[in-house]
Amino acid sequence: MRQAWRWYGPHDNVSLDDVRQAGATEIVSALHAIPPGGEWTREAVAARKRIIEEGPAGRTPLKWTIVESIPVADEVKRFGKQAKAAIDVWTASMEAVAANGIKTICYNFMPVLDWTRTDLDWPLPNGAKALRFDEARLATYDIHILKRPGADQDYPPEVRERARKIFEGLGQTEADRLVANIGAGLPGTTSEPVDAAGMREKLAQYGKIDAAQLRRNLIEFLERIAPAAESLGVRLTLHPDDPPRPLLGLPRVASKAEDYQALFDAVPNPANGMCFCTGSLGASAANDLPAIARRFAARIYFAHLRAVKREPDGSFYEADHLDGDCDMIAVLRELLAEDRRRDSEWKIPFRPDHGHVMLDDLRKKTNPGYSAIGRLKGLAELRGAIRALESAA
Ligand code: DNO
Repeated sequence: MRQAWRWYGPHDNVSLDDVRQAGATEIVSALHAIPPGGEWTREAVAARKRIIEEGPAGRTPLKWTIVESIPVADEVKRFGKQAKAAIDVWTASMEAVAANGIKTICYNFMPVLDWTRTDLDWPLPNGAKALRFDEARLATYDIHILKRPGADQDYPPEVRERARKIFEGLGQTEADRLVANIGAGLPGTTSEPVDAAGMREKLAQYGKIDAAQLRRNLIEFLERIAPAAESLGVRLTLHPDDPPRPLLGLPRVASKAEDYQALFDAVPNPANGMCFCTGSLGASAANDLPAIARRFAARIYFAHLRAVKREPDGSFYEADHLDGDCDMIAVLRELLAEDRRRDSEWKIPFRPDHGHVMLDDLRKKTNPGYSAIGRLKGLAELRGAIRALESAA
């Protein structure tokens, strides 16, 4: 398996030398300054590639091999009047990426909100900080701040009760933080930042779109982009929903094995693939991760490896990479079995996904989930596990 690292570009406070020292050799990046719906040019991609690949003489080489993400505009997810034009722009961006020799592209199809957390500095017993998704804090936002009609029916009584208590004790600063954590998006997000009013407007635009319709829209998108990807030699990797269930009444259609099966059945083109994100899929107890890895092995073109610890009400926090609720060793065994079947160009790239804020990073400002040391620790643990499994195979 190929060891990769997400790097946000020249403004990332984790440097390319940090990446080299962590031992990753491939870079996952995107032109984050271009908003969803904007077109990427060959020149802009080439400029980023030079920064990544033309390091100082004698330095360990790094290669930009994966784009995460070319954002899919909401217009496409809703399949509004401008959807076809927006897909043409997306395809042009894909062509610009492919022209620069980058052949793996990650994207998601979550309406309105990309990955979502309610707490970005959740203290762990060892003094480090983790990301957390608290169902009752989401309900606080949804029922009491957003005041979404019908929201309370989406939560069981005990979550509603906890949300009511949280709201009663919520000061303005804390309320603003919750709105920002949920609506402003996290690093690498593919959604546009929204305040509560903006969120209401966005939700209204999805009023008539249920899961079946959203799936049809995704299939229509794939039917258009997969042949183009295939002819460019590009592999597309759809990132799972995070968390893998409807949020704020919005449907989600990349949450479980059956969702992916429906997409592979509808668009069997080999360019149509999956980003196997153990953290996202692992937030649902119903997802058997080793079984999903085995079932879709041949379609897994990129892996995000991290682990969550789930709580009964749907809340979860990000645990150490090998110590969440998923059996990471069993997952690695499946991925390595697939990896052995592949020739070198298409070995599975993975990145240590997210990490705790720990040690010296506690004194720095870090991108939520993307501090250096927490990810370095995750990569080191995963690399050790992979070595051990490889030598035992
Ligand atoms: C979060 C990431 C997501 C992911 C997108 C893929 O850490 O996994 O932002 O990049 O959903 O398009």
